[in-house]
Amino acid sequence: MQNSNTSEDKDVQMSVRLIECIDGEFDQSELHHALKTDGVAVVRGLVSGSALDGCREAIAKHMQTPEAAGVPGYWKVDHAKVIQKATSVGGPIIPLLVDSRVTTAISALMGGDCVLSEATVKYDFPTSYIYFPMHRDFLIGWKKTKNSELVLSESHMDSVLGVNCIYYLEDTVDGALQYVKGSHLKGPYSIGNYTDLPRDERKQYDKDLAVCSGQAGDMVIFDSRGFHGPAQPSQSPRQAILLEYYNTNIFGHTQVSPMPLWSCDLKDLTTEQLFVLGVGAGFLVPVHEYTYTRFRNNGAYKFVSYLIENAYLLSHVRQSIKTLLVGSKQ
Ligand SMILES: O=C(O)CCC(=O)C(=O)O
Ligand SMILES: [Fe+2]
Repeated sequence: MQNSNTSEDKDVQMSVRLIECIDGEFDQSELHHALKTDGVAVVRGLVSGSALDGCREAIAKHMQTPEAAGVPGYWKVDHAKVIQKATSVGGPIIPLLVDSRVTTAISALMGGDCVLSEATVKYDFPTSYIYFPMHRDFLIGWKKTKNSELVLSESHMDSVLGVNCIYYLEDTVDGALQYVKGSHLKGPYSIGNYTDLPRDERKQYDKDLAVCSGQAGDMVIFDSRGFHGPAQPSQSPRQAILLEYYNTNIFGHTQVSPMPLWSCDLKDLTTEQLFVLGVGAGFLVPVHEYTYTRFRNNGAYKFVSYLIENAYLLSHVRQSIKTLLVGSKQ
């Protein structure tokens, strides 16, 4: 166990590098080294105390019911989870998205500036099946949309294209992120899904599969070229914030899709933080085509739309009858 914590720590299994955050600081060079060689590390206690409580409260409030007709809430795109854009929750979440301790490390790894490309709050529910299999986020031929100008080639795979972070909002063992250590540097990069790998190759990768269990407030950080995914099937629910940062040397100052931001949340941010947050950035997918709007393809969408459309019908009819009987001047 390569563990900077000398005490026996059952929370972080296998050989994922565990980096302690003490008094708000952690060893940047240790993180850099772990991300370069393994492609993954866990920073313990990056968010704690009232900051963590504040995030959990804000998120819990936002994730109780579905978003509908202006009432804030979660989004739904499949049975096994509920989601929301992290910037829509906003407030205490924003400092996490532009935490300079993390973004400085990511930029150093990328050899250029990073920009937050996606930020999602996600509650996963237990399932008896794997609904989110292991994968690489990037592979040769990758393009975000059919008409994308940027299509990733073999030479792109030599760069750190994206770095992802997972903040655990509660202690997470079941359903924790799994990562094949070193797979960010190991091609072929033509296969994105772990299960599509030839059996022998997969057996080799399996040997380096690490489970990134953690505590509430820990952050898993990984190079998204490597194979990763939540340990599934999982018997436990999981609450986490998923962040993805793009390398602007490759993608430009570009996000996956525009992020909604509350005006009050922009105060106190530095120019660098506004840049990372994507203020003024371009985007790859228009808001209406974003993958998390796919509820519109569900049979329930028309019905729900109908219910909302007619939610005030009764009061309208009452008002209309009254007007008919006593005139509109009453
Ligand atoms: O939900 C997870 O654990 C994995 C998310 C993921 O694949 C990613 O952040 O790229
Ligand atoms: Fe991924």
